[in-house]
Amino acid sequence: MRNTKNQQFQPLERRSGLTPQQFKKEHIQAKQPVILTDFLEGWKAQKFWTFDYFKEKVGHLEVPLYDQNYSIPGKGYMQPTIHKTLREYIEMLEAGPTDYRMFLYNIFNEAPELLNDLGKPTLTGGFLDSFPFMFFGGKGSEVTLHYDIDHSSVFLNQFEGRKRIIIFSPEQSKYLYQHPFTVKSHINPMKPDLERYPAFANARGYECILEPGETLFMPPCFWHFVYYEEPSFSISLRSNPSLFTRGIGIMQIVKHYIVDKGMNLALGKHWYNLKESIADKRAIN
Ligand SMILES: O=C(O)CCC(=O)C(=O)O
Ligand SMILES: [Fe+2]
Repeated sequence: MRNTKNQQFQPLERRSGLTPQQFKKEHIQAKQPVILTDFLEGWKAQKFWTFDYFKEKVGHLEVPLYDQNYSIPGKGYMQPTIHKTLREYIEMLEAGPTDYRMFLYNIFNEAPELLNDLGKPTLTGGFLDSFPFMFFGGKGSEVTLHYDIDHSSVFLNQFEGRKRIIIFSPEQSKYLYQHPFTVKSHINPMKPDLERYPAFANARGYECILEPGETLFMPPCFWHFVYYEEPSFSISLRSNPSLFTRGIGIMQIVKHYIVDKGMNLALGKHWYNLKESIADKRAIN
């Protein structure tokens, strides 16, 4: 594991057999991330969901694909780059490394029959909510360090391939150079540029390799960086415990999305540079 000499990243704990009470107390209330190795037990999805199954069942669906321009200021910022059928896209992933990723796509709107493959999460009772999103990516793909804008808890379920995930609690934000009006940081925790981002040396987080069949639980506002060790896909299920935090989440989405996208259109690279310099001032060295 990387950087263990100075303990920058601790291995994330794996647990199974938790009761709902234990999970609530030790993970939700304690805001403690964990890998659950039996969250998906008994779900059809755990048994059947592979690239081949998706090619056969829903390969005809047209899906939006994004490349690195999604995070780069300019014309492609936060825009899908191309559309392909899911079958073509999966074949691309299997053929070799590609920058194209598919994310924040609610496949269940188009193929509600897939919902039958999901089980009832016994651990969380009624806690789990809607908005399942799928994430597909090729070997070597990276997801920029960010936290989820809607302030929900995330259950990231891995079905095919392995991912390296590095996470930080919200308390670490002061070392992460968050870009204002976004939920992103441009630090790559696997090879940080410490001359550019010196305060990052103080950040402490967790690292894991998420394996097929496993679920990463992250409490609200946890930062995450994802590196695809292999072509892989997962779905995230989200929950938002109260109407109040849901309200805050929606306000955040509106604020971040409108301000950031509008300013990017107006100023392009200058907007990015301005955000970098505000992020520098905010970081604690
Ligand atoms: O695994 C990925 O590609 C990204 C996952 C993610 O950002 C999330 O579940 O919120
Ligand atoms: Fe995320």
